[in-house]
Amino acid sequence: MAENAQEKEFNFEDLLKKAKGIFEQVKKETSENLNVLIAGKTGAGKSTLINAVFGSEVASTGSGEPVTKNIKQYPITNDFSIFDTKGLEMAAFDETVSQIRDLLKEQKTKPVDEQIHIAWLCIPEGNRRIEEGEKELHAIFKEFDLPVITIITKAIQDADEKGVKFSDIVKKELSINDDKYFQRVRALEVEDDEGEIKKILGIIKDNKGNDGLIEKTYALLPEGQNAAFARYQKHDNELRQNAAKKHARELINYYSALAGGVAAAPIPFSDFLLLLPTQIGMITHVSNAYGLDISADTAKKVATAFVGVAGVGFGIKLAVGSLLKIIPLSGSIAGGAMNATIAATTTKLMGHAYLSYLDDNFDELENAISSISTDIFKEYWDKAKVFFPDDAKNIASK
Ligand SMILES: Nc1nc2c(ncn2[C@@H]2O[C@H](COP(=O)(O)OP(=O)(O)OP(=O)(O)O)[C@@H](O)[C@H]2O)c(=O)[nH]1
Ligand SMILES: [Mg+2]
Repeated sequence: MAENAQEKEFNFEDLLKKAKGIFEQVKKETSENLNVLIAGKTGAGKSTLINAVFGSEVASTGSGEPVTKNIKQYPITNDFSIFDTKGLEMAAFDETVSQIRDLLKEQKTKPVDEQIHIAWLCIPEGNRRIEEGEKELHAIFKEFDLPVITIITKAIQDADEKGVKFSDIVKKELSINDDKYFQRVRALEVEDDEGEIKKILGIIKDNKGNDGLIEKTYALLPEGQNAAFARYQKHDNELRQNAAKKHARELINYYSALAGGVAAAPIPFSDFLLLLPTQIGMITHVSNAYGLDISADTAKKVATAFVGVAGVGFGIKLAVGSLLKIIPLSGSIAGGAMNATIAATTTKLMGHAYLSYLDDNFDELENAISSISTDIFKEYWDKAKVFFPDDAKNIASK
């Protein structure tokens, strides 16, 4: 066992570089880019709606990049874009419709991440009629299997003096027979002539307390994209937290399987650091699911806290200096070997310990991350073991 008695040193920079590579690869594989297309006449309230859902910073993203003459792409972050269309009016209508058709056709040949994932078709309530352009666009979205939510914007009064509802007219004209594809919204709080305040409507809930645009959009988006949407919408904190948790759980399974692959041929416990790039990739990605970018320093802190807790069970200790050093503990079983199951289980429990720490501190994540320590990690690691008793058994004897 001479080899295992030796200390091993690793350069943290190298580790981080590998971790980043793994994270980027998995991010691609789990497709978390989000592209929302918003269409409707000039003045329909598209920009106002976008601001209401995604927050005011979206408005200040400049003038966007023209994709075609009548379609502009507004990159909000590196993984979230809004495509805004112009010219659904009579004159430019044919042109815009064919540009949208060409765009969707071209996108079909691209990776999922680069495609448009959902369309919001905005029809203003004011003049109580639906135009040819709007109908044709709706048909095109259907033709390309693009989930579309038809949105009546600037909602103020659904029924006219005869009791005919504009929402019924639109649903009938577009053959929408499920409300999950339809929403009336008022994106601005307005005051009517009587001085009565009309509150924002239909973004989170409608006036009967049913799901609004945000829940419906989340439900229609594919996995991965819906996680990004939940992160970027600004209204529904509960959705943001639940979606982050759900997505993080999936990511943890994914990375645990990767870690299992690293130890497919058993590795000595003292080679524990071979797993760390995968685990740091996971920590980075889970942080990302919670809307956080973590720095190299933070990654180091979390990784160190983790090995400080889990490593002891494997008879190893981590010394942190300019280099990370694995030190076998004397009288331990550091000569043992880590197989795929132990590697996957350790990674899973690490992920869940980190996830529940973030979940408990959802309202002050930045703080929570910068103050993570071995003691805190120990507490959450122990909790994770109680929560996953079968997994805990896998590593208990180690
Ligand atoms: N009362 C009321 N006014 C709204 C609502 N949404 C938008 N508006 C107003 O309608 C006008 C046009 O809204 P925008 O959001 O700029 O419309 P747009 O569809 O982005 O227009 P273009 O960018 O020109 O295509 C603005 O004056 C908004 O303040 C709403 O829900 N209620
Ligand atoms: Mg606009």
